[in-house]
Amino acid sequence: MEKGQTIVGIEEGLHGQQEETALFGMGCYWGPDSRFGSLPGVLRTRVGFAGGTTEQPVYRNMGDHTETVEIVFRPSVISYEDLLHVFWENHYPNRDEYKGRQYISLIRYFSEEQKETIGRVKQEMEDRLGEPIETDIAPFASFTPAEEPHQKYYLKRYPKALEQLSALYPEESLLTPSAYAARLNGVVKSFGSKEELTIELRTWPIPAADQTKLIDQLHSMKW
Ligand code: MHO
Repeated sequence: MEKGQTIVGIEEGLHGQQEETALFGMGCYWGPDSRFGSLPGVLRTRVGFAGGTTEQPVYRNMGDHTETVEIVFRPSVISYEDLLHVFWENHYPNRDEYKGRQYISLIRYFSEEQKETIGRVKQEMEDRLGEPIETDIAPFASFTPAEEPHQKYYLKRYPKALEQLSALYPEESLLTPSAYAARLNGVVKSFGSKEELTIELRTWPIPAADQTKLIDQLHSMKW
């Protein structure tokens, strides 16, 4: 677990198991936050800025950085290769630059193993696409989280739901790194359904009573 991301509360049991991180840029980061957050095996997501040199980037002043989503996942449930497929199957990687590097297709990798997997999947996708893929690929150097209103952006369109969530996640520092909030942020964009989430919640390594709390909240949620 990274410093400053201590997770306590109802999801504590989800953590301390084997984790891996992925970092992707594929256009405006709000959508990928919802898409990847909806996937079983994804533990948490954050949106932010990567790939550039500008110090202390923020949304209105990101300089040469790119909008990206950081995905922490459990590789025993979903593989890096699976995530790469979701990445390349859901955006066109060879768009002309628009607003500089803000929306380019980008991957930053965290290990030689990830680098090797990227090479293999990229070849496969190029064969399918029929042209070379221009995704900007390099080793990870830095990631700066975006400001709070950008995290779980689509879920935040539902203030009533957020109010109910605050019963189980009393502070923003619990909500942004929450797997439950990541799934709900997917559900509101129709990535994943309430039914699928109900089934998945029963597999979470947290006490059954806490699973029930989350399931009850999901089904009684007023949007
Ligand atoms: N066209 C979008 C981009 C937002 S995204 C975080 C908007 O401003 O509504 O780049």
